[in-house]
Amino acid sequence: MHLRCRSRTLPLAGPLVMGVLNVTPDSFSDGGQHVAHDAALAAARRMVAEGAAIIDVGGESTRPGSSPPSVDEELRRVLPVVRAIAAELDVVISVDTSRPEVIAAVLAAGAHFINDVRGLTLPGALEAAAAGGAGVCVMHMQGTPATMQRAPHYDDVVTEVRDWLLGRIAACRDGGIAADAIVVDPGFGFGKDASHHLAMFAALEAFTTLGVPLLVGVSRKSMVGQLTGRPVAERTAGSVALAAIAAERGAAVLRAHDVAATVDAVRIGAALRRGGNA
Ligand code: 8Y7
Repeated sequence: MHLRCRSRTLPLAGPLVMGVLNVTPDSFSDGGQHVAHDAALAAARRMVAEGAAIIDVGGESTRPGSSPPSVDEELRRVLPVVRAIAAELDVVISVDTSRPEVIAAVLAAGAHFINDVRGLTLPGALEAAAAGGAGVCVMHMQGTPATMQRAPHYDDVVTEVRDWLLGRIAACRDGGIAADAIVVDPGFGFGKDASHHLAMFAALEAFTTLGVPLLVGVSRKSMVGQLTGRPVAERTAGSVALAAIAAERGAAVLRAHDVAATVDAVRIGAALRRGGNA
């Protein structure tokens, strides 16, 4: 098993860690553009040294209640960081975006992978990713970031999310994206409440039988807050615990802020999955 991302091929013998690199103005405080760029590159270097196989660069905050920046603003945030990482680091560069203009531009700048919380549903997004030969992650979201946490509703969250992901896999294949370039994600925190999170996590194996690898992103999220009662700054231990269990249940990629700890956690989860034959 492997994951193809343009010129790169990632082995899927054990779970991979995707390190989160936010380049939104709120993520690197008030230091200005140059400082933000240097800080982002330093964070990327550190995550690679800690064992991240993929760096996920994001210029759109998709926090609950947020609204998207302009395309120009998103590009201004993301492109210099993609170029700098491509020039210096031997790592798969993912960009967290939904817009076809951004997808085309970041692939031209050296990115390998498109991580789309809207599952490549914006007009032209799937085509742009296919044209660039990118690896893709299609994630499920109910609603939009502005409204998704108001009153999420499902009759059966696992079946509905699973069926939607199957439909997106088919759309990607029809659009010319190779099967070994597709990853799916049920989208923890995106239009789900505490009971939905627990139901999806309990049934995580159901998302590993879609014919493509499963990505799980729970790092520092509300699910961890709901289970531990802790604020965002104190959610590392809970996030790492969930990462180990997700790996034990068959997740192939873990999206995480705390890369070093998550790398250890997924090694343990993967070894237990194999029956202890580490
Ligand atoms: C996820 C994600 C975010 C996730 C994938 C946060 C961009 C919110 N979460 N992408 N992005 N899966 N594939 O709290 O769960 O990190 S942003």
